[in-house]
Order: sequence, then structure tokens, then C-alpha cells
Amino acid sequence: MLIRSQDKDFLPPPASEITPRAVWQQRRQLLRLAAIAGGASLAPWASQAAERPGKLAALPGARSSLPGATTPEPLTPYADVTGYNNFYEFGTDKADPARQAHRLKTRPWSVQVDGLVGKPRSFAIEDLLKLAGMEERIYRLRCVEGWSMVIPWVGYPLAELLKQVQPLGSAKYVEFVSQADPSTMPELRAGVLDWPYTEGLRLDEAMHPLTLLAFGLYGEVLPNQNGAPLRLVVPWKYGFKSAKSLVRIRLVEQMPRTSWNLAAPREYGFYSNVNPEVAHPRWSQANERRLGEPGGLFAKRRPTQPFNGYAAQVAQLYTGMDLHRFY
Ligand SMILES: Nc1nc2c(c(=O)[nH]1)N[C@H]1C(S)=C(S)[C@@H](COP(=O)(O)O)O[C@H]1N2
Ligand SMILES: [Mo]
Repeated sequence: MLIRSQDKDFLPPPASEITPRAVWQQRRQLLRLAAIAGGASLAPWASQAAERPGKLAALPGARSSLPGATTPEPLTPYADVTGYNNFYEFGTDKADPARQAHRLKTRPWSVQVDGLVGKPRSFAIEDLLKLAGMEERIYRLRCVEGWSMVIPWVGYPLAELLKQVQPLGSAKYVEFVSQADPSTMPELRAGVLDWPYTEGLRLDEAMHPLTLLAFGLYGEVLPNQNGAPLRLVVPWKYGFKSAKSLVRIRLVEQMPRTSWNLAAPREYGFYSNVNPEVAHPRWSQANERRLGEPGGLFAKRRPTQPFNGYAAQVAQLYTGMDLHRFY
């Protein structure tokens, strides 16, 4: 068994993250809140449709009509979504991915989908982009470290891809594998985690309509630091379940080992559902800090919701399970 000290990882962010940027972000955020308050005749989210920042190629998505797929909360500013990241392959500091991920080569790109399926195959990114209709979904993303964001993703349900390969009856879990290229990813030599970054879901979780295969955010293709050219987004689980820059999706019978579970099994279980009642061994999960909010670090923390607020959609997946034991 591999044992490593993770004490320097996943600690609450230091006070040094207050930057002058917070000042103009606050002003923008207040304007946005005022706009939402003023747009009484509109659906609550209509006035906060993701405005393109105009930095990357457009990737439009039709607003999803799936219940729960669009939170009315104000969007986290693009600068925070793309400047405060966990993508350990590019470094463990929150600013490292934005600085380093330009080195990631996103073309050519393909994803191998295999294992216990009737039709294993490799999908070129060009084909994946056309496989199903792109939707915009505004999800909360809750990091296990205690911060959260509200992000307008563009993508389609992972189920659309899984259906293509025809899962066999013996498939019970899905393993997700991220790109691991030592020539572009500086942290691969440091050994913070076992690479490639690997995650997993139970097959019914993977097939749930809220489980998104994301190709973009804010109406444009994904910035590299957010997991280009495609990544998973599982909104009711801690952020680390949403693996970035996927190259392989494998259907398997046994529960797959995952990078964080291997690194610190007592701290990171397989399920990792957002749960304010189950503390991390080193800190509470009862509340969270919303990035980009007025007040910055001094803004009031908000209570974390069971399943990150998606209980109505997903709680039935866990009926009869002891969620303290299966954390
Ligand atoms: N390959 C890979 N995927 C990853 C990570 C990572 O380090 N490597 N970090 C995870 C964590 S801890 C979080 S909170 C989210 C962050 O996604 P974001 O940067 O788009 O907000 O990505 C997850 N996916
Ligand atoms: Mo995270």
C-alpha cells in the first residue's frame, strides 16, 4: 500500500489570495445582481445567460430544459473560473494551471471507450463534438477544499456517448483516465499523485442525465486549464470526481481505484458525494466560500447543501446506503 503525506494538499486557501482584482470583480458582480433583481418579468436565469468573453472559439449550447440543470445563482466571473484551478498535472498552486496549461496539445485528440462494451472504439474529438446536441447548463461546482463556483458549461450527457458503445450487462462501473504527457505536464515528475489522473463512477451515476461531458464553458471551447478538450462534470460530487482532459473511458465490473482514493483513502472515498454532514478528517464540509462573490474572503460562507443542491435529482441513486460509510 502506497502511503504519502497529503498534508500540504487540499488545505484551505491562504489569505494571500486577496488581489486587487477582487475590487473590480465585486463591482461587476453587484451590477449583475442588480440586473437579476431588476429583470422581474424574465425567468430568473434569463438575465444571466453566459456572455462570451471572446477569448476562444465559440461553442454555443441550447439552454438545457432538464430539471435542476440550471441554477439561478449568479455566475462566477470568467476570471475566477479560469484563473483559480485544480489541475495538478500542471502544478499544485491554484494559479499554476492558468500559467502552464497552454502547453497542453489538444489536437489531435481522441478518446478510447472500451472495456465491457459491445462496440469498443476510439472517438476523434471532431466526432465527439458532433455526437449529440450541445446544451448550456449552469452547475454549482463544490471543491472538497471548501470553495465553490457557478459555471455555465457546454456539453451533453455522458450517457449519449456510453450508449454508442453498448455497455454489457456485466459493466458496473466506469473508469475515467486523464491525459498524462510528461513532455507538457511539469508535475508528472513530482509524484503528488499516481498518474494518469484516474476517476470512477458507478454505471448508474455515469448514465444519470445530470452527468455532463463538457466541451466548453461561457459559450466557448474549454480553456486548457479547465480540462480541454473534454472533461467530466458531476455536479453533486466533490470537484475532484470531474476528471479533466479525458483520453480513456473504460467500463468495468469492479470498483475502479481512483487517484485521490489511492493517495489518501481515509480522506477521499469512491463516492465523494457532497455531504455537509460528513466532515473531511481534517476540516468541516458544512459550509463553503463562493468564489468571485462581493466581499471576497470576508464574504459570508454559505451552507453546503446535501448532494450540492441536486438531492431531488440524485438522492434516489443512494437509497439504503449509509453515506457516512460510503463517503
Ligand atoms: N486530470 C485532472 N482532473 C481534475 C483535477 C486534476 O488535478 N487533474 N482536479 C479536480 C479538482 S480537485 C477540481 S475542484 C476540479 C476543478 O475544475 P475547474 O478547474 O474547471 O474548476 O477539477 C478536477 N479534475
Ligand atoms: Mo477540488
